[in-house]
Amino acid sequence: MRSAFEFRLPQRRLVATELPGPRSRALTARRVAAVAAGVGSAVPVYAADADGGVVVDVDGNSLIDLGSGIAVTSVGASDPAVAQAVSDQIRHFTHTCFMVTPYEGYVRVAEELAALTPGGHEKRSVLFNSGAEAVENAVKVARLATGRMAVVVFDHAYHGRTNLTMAMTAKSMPYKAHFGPFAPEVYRMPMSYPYRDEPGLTGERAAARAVTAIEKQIGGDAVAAIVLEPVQGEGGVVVPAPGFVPALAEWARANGVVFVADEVQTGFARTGDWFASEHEGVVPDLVAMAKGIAGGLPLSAITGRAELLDAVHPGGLGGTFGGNPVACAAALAAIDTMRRHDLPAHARHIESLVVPRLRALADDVPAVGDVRGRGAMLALELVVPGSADPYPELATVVQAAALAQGVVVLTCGTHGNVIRVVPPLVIGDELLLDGIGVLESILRASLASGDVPVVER
Ligand code: PLZ
Repeated sequence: MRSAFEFRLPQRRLVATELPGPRSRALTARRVAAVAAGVGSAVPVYAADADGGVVVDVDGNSLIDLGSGIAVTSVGASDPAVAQAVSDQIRHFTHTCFMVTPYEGYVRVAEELAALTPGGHEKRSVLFNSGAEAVENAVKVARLATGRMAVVVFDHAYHGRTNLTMAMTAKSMPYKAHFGPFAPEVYRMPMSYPYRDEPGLTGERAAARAVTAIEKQIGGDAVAAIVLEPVQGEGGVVVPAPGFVPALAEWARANGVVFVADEVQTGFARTGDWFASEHEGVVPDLVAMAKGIAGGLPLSAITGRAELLDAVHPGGLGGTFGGNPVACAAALAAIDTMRRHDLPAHARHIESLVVPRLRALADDVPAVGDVRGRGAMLALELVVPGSADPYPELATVVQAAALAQGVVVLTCGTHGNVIRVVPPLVIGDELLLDGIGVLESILRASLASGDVPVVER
C-alpha cells in the first residue's frame, strides 16, 4: 500500500547511541528520585518527538514504534489534523465542564460514535477520561438498567486499574497484588483460547462451557452484564475461536443480560474493522472505547442502546474532565483521518504483510508457539521449545535486544510470554518490515547465541 501520508520526521530506524543513551540514563536517574517506583516503563528511553511510525528519543535515536503507546496512536503521535484541531480549540477554551456549560464538540463526538459503533439502533453516549472509567461506567449503567448485580468477565481479561476494574482484570501481578479488597459480584469464566484449549474446541462449545458455568454459579437472571474484549489485549492478544463472541452475545440477549464489548484496545480500526465486534456481526448493547479514539489525547466513551443509557437519572453519570473540549476536538480530527485514509484497510494491510513473515518464523523457530491476532493487533506467543510452557524470559530478552537495535516492542500475556506488534496504523511498509526483520533476526539467533536463559521445566 503506498503511503498517502506525509510525515514531519524521517521514517527511519537510526541507532545513534547505545540504548538507553546518556540523556535517557540521566533522566532515569532523576526519575527514580521523583517518580514513584510503582509506575513502570516498557523501555528506559525518553521520548523527544514522535511522528508516523517513529519515536525519536532524547539522544537522537529514531526508534521504530511497534507499540503505539499501547495501541493508542493509530493515526500517529502527531497527526497534523489532530494537532491543528487541538491548537484551534485551545485558543478558544480548554475547559468549561460539560456538566456546567456544555459545548458542541461533545455532542458531535457522541453523534460520530452513534454512527461508527455496530448496530443501527437508537444510541446514546457518555464521555470520560480513561478506559477503566468507561468500563466502570458501562457496569454502572448495566446494573441500574437491569436491577441486577453480577458481572461476568473472563480468564486473561484486562479492564483497568480502578477498584472495580481491578476486580474485573484477571492478572494479579502487577495489577491487583496487595491492592484488595476488590469489588464484589464479579465472576470469572473460562475464555476461548484456541492455542491453549483442548484441540478442536469450537467457539460455540467454549461459549457453552462459559454459559454452563454462569448458569450454575450465578444464575442467568442474576447477571447484569457480560463484559468481554472481542480480542483480548493485555491478556496476550487472545483471539477467541469463531462463534464464541456471537454465542455469548446471543445468550445475553435471550437472558436479559447487557452484553458489553470492551473495545478500549480493539476499537477505532485497530483490528481491521472499526470495531472488532463487527468481524462476526456482533452488535453489543454497550461499547466501551478509549485509546485510539482521540489521536493520543485522553478521552474515553461508552455508547449503547438509548433505553439503557437513558434509564439513568440526570446527574448519575459524569465527571469534571469527562469529554474535555480539547480531547473532543482531537477525537473529531482523528476520526476524520481514520475515515479519509480508510485506516481499517491499513490495519488489514499490516496483517497481510506481517502475518506471513511471522508464520514463516514460527516454522523455523520452535520457541514461537503461536502466531495470532487480527489487523494491526498481532502477536507471537513464546514457549519453551518442545513444549507449550510459557517462556517469558525469552520475551524479555527479545524486547531488550529489539530496543538495542532501535525497535520498541511490547510484551503482554498472563505469563508475560507474548510479543505484540501493534504499530501506528499509518506506519509505512518499509519501516514496518524493517522492524519485523529485527524481531526475526533476534528470534532466529536467540536460542543459538546463548543470550537467553535456557529454561528447564
Ligand atoms: N480495557 C481492553 O486494554 C488498557 C493498560 C496498561 P486505561 N490497556 C493498557 C497498563 O498497564 O495500565 C485497557 C484495555 C482494555 C480497559 C483498559 C483500561 O484503559 O485507559 O488504561 O484506563
